[in-house]
Amino acid sequence: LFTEINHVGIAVADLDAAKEFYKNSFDMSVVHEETNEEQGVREAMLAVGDSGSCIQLLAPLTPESTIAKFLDKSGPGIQQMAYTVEDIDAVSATLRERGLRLLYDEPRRGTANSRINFIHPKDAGGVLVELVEPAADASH
Ligand code: CMX
Repeated sequence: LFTEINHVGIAVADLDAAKEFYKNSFDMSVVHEETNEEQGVREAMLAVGDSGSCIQLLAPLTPESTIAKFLDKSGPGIQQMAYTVEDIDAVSATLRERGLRLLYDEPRRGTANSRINFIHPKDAGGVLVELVEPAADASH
């Protein structure tokens, strides 16, 4: 169903401070950064060496945003596990058939114009699972 791990998402309070920490501690640097108003996040994708694997730092844009709520409840840390899919509409249909709740009726816009949806963490063993169908011209 999934083709690879797209990224692991980590909630942080301050994006710039977190980028500094990852740079200074782990020599990891930003390969992509954007603000997604609809999702209420400032986000930065960081590469793990040349592996193609990434982590995503997620900082809240507003106090009411999903990441702000997560930080209030759980503190900074892993917020989501994202898998790449080739066809998010087909995968969503399969998951719904299997009884899993997706958060959105239709995919929304994610990082780098990808199409995204989420499996509710209560239906996925306590893990917020993001489905990512990358834009045709993107590596992530
Ligand atoms: N991982 C695991 N469990 C989570 C969770 C997470 N990230 N977020 C919430 N939960 C749990 C809560 O702890 C709660 O469990 P309990 O009932 O046992 O306490 C349960 O899920 C329901 O939580 P809730 O408070 O009712 O709902 P929230 O307001 O926290 O919303 C969710 C949860 C998943 C609907 C919300 O986080 C959401 O819409 N996520 C998808 C969008 C998103 O994460 N956007 C930011 C990233 C953007 C991007 O990646 O591009």
